[in-house]
Amino acid sequence: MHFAIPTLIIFSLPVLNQIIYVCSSWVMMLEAIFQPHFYSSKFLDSFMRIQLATICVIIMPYLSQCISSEHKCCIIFKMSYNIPMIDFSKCGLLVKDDEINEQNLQSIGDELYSALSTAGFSYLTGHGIPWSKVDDMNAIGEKFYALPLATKMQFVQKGFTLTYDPIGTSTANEKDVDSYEGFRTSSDAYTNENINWPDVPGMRECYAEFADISSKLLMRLMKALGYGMRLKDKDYFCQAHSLMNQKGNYSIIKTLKYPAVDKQDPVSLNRIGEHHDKTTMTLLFQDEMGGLQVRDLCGKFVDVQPVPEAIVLNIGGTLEAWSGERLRATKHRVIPPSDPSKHGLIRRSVAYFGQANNEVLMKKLAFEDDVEQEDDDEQPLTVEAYILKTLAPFFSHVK
Ligand SMILES: O=C(O)CCC(=O)C(=O)O
Ligand SMILES: [Fe+2]
Repeated sequence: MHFAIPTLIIFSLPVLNQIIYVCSSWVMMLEAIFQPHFYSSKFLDSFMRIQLATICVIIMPYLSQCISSEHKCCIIFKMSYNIPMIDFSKCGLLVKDDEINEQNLQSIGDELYSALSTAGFSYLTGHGIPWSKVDDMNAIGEKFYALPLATKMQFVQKGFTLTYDPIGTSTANEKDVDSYEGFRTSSDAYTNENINWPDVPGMRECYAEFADISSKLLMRLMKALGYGMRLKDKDYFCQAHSLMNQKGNYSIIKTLKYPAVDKQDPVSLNRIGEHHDKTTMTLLFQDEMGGLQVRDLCGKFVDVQPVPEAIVLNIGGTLEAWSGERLRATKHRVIPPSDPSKHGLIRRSVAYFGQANNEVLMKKLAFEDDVEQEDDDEQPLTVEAYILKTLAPFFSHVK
């Protein structure tokens, strides 16, 4: 709210100006009338000024109606939209489970809830995931991307288990073609011994380890969020995510490699189209290239500047819907960096899309101060039914 006072001052100035304008015009008019010789040009001048002011007063409410309440709220409160930075070190992975106290969970949870219910995004420092693990993922990913196309094409498949996305075949919003090469895996890829991984030594272990540490961090975040949202059962979100990277849960890891920008090819200018994520919570590990942008409340894109070793955290559609839209699945995209000298460079990112277990029912949440839990009129969907419904259009083109 610190920016509300200067904003109100800025917005009250035109109104003050208008009042002074009208008063001085009336003085001018009276002067013109009561001078010994009627001063016609001054009279006309002041008459015009009063008319102009009257028109302004008439059209102002009309103009105000044309601006949506979201935009007004944005004009008044969100002049300085920014992505909050949260220091998670008191609940991060370097702290043992039994050393985390309720007070820290509550204070960090409050920060998380505040960020994820407004911006829908936040930076996370002090998380405890060594950045060398992100470098390992990018390095192993690179070994896979360096394989002949025909070999990689054997991994193009419908579903979540283990999938290669060749350049120009994904669309994050069903409209624009994205220009990245990606490889995604889900639980079966680590737990089912019969799944064939690409012939890249250490790839399976690297992905499995990254899935493991990401899910541990996500669990801590879910716990803090339970405190921040003042859920009746603070462990509710954690229990709902208990099977991450195991059978019965569709949490996904994806590595993305965006090729250098080719100005002749419009597809390469759209690194990833505007979309919101679909699962509950995303941990995004971006490199220093830049280009990630989120849409703010005014509908304007704002840069999510890379912050060294900070994770970008955001909410997906499953948790937005489940939380009764208290948490926001903010739209975002990736464009080439604004600095043209970086256009010749590749961008890499690793994303962990955390998801609740398939069988969890997306029931209305129960809060600390709820008197009694009302019965839902509608039968809640399971997480699996919700995600399959949401993702169906994205797989319709896959044979
Ligand atoms: O590569 C990035 O930075 C963003 C990727 C993303 O938004 C996604 O895969 O959903
Ligand atoms: Fe995304």
